[in-house]
Amino acid sequence: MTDDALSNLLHEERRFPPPAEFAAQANATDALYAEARADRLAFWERQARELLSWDTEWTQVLDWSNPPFAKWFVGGKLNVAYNCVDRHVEAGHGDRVAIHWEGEPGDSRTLTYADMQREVSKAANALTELGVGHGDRVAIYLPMIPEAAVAMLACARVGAIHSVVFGGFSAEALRSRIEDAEAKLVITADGGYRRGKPASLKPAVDEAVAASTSVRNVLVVRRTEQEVDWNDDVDVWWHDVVDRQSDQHDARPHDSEDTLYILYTSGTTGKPKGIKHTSGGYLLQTAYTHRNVFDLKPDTDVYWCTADIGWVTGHSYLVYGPMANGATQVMYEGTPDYPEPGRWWDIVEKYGVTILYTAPTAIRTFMKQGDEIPGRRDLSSLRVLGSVGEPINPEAWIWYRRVIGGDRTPVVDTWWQTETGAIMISPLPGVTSAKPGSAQVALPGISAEVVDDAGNVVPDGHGGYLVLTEPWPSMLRTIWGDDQRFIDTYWSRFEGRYFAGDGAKKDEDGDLWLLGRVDDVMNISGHRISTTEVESALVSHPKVAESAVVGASDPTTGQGIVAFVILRAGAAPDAAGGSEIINELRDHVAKEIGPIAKPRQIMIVSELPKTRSGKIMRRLLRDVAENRELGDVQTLADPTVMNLISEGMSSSS
Ligand code: 6R9
Repeated sequence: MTDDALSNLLHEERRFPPPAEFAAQANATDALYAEARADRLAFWERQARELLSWDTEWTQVLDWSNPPFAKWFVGGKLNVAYNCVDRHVEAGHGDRVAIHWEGEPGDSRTLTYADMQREVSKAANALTELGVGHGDRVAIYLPMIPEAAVAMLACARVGAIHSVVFGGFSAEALRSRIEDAEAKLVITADGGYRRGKPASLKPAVDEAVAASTSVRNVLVVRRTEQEVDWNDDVDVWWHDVVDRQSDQHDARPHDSEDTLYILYTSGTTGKPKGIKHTSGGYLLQTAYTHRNVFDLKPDTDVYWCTADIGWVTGHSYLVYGPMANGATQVMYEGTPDYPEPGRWWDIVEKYGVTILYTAPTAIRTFMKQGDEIPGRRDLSSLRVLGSVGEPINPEAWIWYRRVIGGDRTPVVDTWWQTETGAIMISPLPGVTSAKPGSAQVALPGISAEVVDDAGNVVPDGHGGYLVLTEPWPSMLRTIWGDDQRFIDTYWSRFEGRYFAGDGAKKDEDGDLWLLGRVDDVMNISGHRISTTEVESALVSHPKVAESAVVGASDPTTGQGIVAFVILRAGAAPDAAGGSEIINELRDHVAKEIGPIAKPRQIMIVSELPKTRSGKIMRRLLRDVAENRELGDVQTLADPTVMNLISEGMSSSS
């Protein structure tokens, strides 16, 4: 972010205190901060007793004797699926709707907590029949259908470790994740609906598992009824195997520190990191934050998180947090603008959604479409709005509150990461006087700071790097199979503190403003993609010699991917300024990583700006991509390179 944009942000003077009626009924009060400050571990212990059901109590709240490897609720035992499903049925809430599912073509399904108990039990029995048990890895590659949540909970129930791979990822991305985790089973579907058409999933799985030595079976849900290739040795239909199982299943307790899941996220190198989360602490913090940040009232609220289950937000705030709290929620399969741009607002109206949790990129898209589209629907049921995934600019925040929230609802801007597992920095809707654009304060129980290069805490009114200074229950435990990378990536930059990779500023009140990544990770519509990942995809194309990728700011998606490419000798651009090869390369990246990684723009260049040590100066390329005057070029090995690039650009545009 430029300094100008930053100072504009920090001059944001508008304040939105919680309405008195809201504050009066809110789950969270000011007292939580004081309680957590007085004794952080006792605070978490109380939360763990109140929010979860344990089979065996822990003997120690936190074991931090071998940092940065934390253990929470040591010796405690619980079953995560029991906590998310069965106990609500036992408490007399079996008839409460767990999921109002809305398919993109307009079909719908309703699952109560009693239905969920039966479905999850059947799926758990099916996993056992397929030889999947405690500690085995299961890759889940599904569209947004109820079976996705059922499959995750069934894994949790038997103690298997799920690795959900976003359905928009390519066969190659799926393959490398299956291989890294040595998954035994893949759960997928024939396809799902996207933009009015059935999109296929099974062919990508076929390709991904073809050479796999670990995968024994592929369990396939029928959703679109499109033709699929079938391998009798491996493939089994969900309706054949799951439907005939008993709906009784004994949920046995697992250790608090047993692995619940792995979720891959982009790092600064090309190889995605398998973020490992465990059971007790993770479930606790997702439940705690979901209850307090969204003020969830399970008897009356209808909650809707629009994230895909392939992202961490879908894990923590579609499956684990809401279900641990016995929430009624909406799950939607498709795109926001199908069959027309008002689809989301129809859903809010149809189900009477009271809490909506979505991303700034969606909010900015709706803002561009204007006030009339949401204005034609009744959105008066909404009472809390949440934002996640990237910094939300004050204008989008204000629009969200005014047009979607009827100028009435609190807006919570929630900062967290795949690694943190749950929300870390956010206003509390009944307590905090909100500042548009700022995530404001660490939640009770969480300790965050902003430090300078040397690791010193900066005074109010200054910026630096965001660090987390104390371990927290839902923190990642390691990177799957790579403890050293875990230490190097998060715990080595600042001694004893977790380095989040985000820039942040503290304003004069000490409130936090998150400023985006400080590393080579881009944020495209709230999705993390590393520059290296896209670069490796590009150079894997036979016509590409070298490439450099930057994230350029984009009014809608936050950042857009801009790639600079040097072609191999003999692969001269065609007469149309290289448009053919550019399309070919964009498709190639989509095939290698997934359509979300498709560069917005590709520029064919003859040189790349490099330092003498050979490091590509992305900063200069970002200047070019954002049409800015070039910054300091002194460290360039060859100062004339930038002239070549700028000239090349004006001739090709
Ligand atoms: C939950 C999620 C994490 C990165 C994170 C930061 C950015 C997320 C934000 C935010 C500013 C917020 N981010 N929420 N930046 N304000 N409210 O998005 O996880 O996909 O791992 O991304 O997203 O840069 O470091 P993940």
